[in-house]
Amino acid sequence: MQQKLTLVLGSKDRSSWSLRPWLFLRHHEVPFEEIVLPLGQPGSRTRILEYSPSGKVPCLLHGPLKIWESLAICEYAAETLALPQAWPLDPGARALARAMAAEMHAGFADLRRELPFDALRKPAPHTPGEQAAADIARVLALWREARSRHGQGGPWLFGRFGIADAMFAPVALRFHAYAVALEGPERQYVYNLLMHPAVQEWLDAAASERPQEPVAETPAERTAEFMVEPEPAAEARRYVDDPSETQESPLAETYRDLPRPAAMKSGEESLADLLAPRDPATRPAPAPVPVIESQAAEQVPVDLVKLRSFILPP
Ligand SMILES: N[C@@H](CCC(=O)N[C@@H](CS)C(=O)NCC(=O)O)C(=O)O
Repeated sequence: MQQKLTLVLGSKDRSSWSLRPWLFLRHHEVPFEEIVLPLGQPGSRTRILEYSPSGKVPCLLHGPLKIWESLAICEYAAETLALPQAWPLDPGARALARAMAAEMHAGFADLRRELPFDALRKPAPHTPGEQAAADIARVLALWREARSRHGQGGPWLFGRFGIADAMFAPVALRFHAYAVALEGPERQYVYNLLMHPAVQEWLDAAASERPQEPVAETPAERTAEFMVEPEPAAEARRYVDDPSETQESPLAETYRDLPRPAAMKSGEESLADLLAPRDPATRPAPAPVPVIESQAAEQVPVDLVKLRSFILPP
């Protein structure tokens, strides 16, 4: 018997934690239902508690299971659905990815407080206090380390999109919204996340959840500051339909002098490939929703040879 997955989320304009597992599941084309609950309103807590024992979102419902905490949800999805490369296979890279995800999960309180998540904020600079500035510098250093040491296989922190990327996606949106000065690989990384089709889908949904207020940014404006000469390939501009619109943006002017983000090395999964619409005929079938009782050990995406050599003495 298959049991559907339901992800209980907070409103998409405000709930940074909810974005993490949502993005991780969407990236892997896992079918799931959503229950979106408004945050910060009189009945919010009672409504959340109907689903989530912690009184917080996100919470994943799967048959009798209720899994709260964004990191635990991503781990559960990776293990039961055997999602590829949720963590890197190399033990050193894997440890770094886990440490980074845990640090993001538990830390950066000043950054969170000073730069609250607001998916619809029109990008505007904010001068951070000393502690928040230190948090920002730390996040950027982590990204740089992951990309430079382990990012050769693709555009994400450890090459292929994994849990570490899902965990850092909200902070990347914060950096965009508060116009944090970015350069080199970090700038490219924020751009990659911002252009991820699922992130764009999240931002569009956030905008439609707040119909009474003017939409803070058009899709073109969202990525305007990244538009430098020459323009990215057409596929990478999927959400930037009118280039003239981007040229009018003051942010585009500000960033025009910056070099174009480094192209992927040959053989790597290029951003254009990543973003190109897939032919429905060749699209892989969505991963089946698992039957918990029959979870097979070999579904877990671990390279057993490497694991054995790691655990056993030479
Ligand atoms: N560490 C938790 C944090 C969850 C959390 O703080 N969620 C916020 C929304 S982003 C929440 O549910 N707040 C309850 C409320 O505002 O009533 C996780 O990773 O899932």
